[in-house]
Amino acid sequence: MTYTLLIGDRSYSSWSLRGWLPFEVFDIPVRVEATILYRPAFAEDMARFAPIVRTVPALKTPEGGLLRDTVAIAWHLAETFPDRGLLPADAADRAMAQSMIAEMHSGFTALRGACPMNLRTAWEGFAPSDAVLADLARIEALWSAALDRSDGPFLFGDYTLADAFYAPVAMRIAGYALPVSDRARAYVAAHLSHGPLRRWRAMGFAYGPEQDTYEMGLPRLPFPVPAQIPARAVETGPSGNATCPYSARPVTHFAEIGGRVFGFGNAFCRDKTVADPAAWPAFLEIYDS
Ligand SMILES: N[C@@H](CCC(=O)N[C@@H](CS)C(=O)NCC(=O)O)C(=O)O
Repeated sequence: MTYTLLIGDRSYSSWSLRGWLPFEVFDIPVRVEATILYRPAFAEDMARFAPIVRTVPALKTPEGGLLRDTVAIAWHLAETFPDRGLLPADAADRAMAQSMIAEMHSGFTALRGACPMNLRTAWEGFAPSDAVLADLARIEALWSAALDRSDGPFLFGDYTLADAFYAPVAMRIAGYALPVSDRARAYVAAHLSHGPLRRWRAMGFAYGPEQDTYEMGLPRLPFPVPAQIPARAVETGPSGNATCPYSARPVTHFAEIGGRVFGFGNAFCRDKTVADPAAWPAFLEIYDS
């Protein structure tokens, strides 16, 4: 038995991202079930997962427990895996991290409302309101208080649950080009190049539609991610590899990546790789060999 996590659209569901990151970063096995926001099936999928669930993410524990809020998930994982560094080891840092998580969970409504997380595109010319600027100032103050103590690259040096909670904020700063200090920008850049975040973002392109709700009516810009290896799906092989780098199954789907053709065991594995080839260690192993 392992954990089962129900998530919404990876491109848009900031709370799902917060729920999933700890599993990927701290190497905790989890089976992920994905549903799609704003569809009639969304409510049905949640009810099928557990009748009491009303939002994503939700988590079933191996012991039959159900956690249906990101803070509950975070505290459960920190308690269950005390030796993996989910929270800072230093007691004062830990108190700061817990307070920052709680403040993220209950606050920053202006920023969250005006700048919904959208990992598919960045926007040009977004004009933040005074309320959004006030949220940003408070976020900068919190980040600085932590970075003063740790000197980065993450809030408490190594990645902790506090970073998982602020990852979607970092993506909003990146996607809406929000005005922040150089130090905050460096912290945002640490998230943009963080392998788990890159993999989540890439999977967002491989499953689920573009959601009209998130259209800002502004010119679009490429999301400001690290340099990409050129990649595109192609109809046919042959590929240099006979088996999928992820599942070891025979290849059925193909992509041209960095000028060579590679094969994958299904469309999802091909598309998540095409979206950001360098994010996937298992793919890089065959790419570099
Ligand atoms: N407090 C919840 C919030 C979760 C939440 O609002 N999730 C959004 C998706 S990002 C959702 O499920 N919205 C659907 C709805 O409210 O009907 C948590 O921290 O887990």
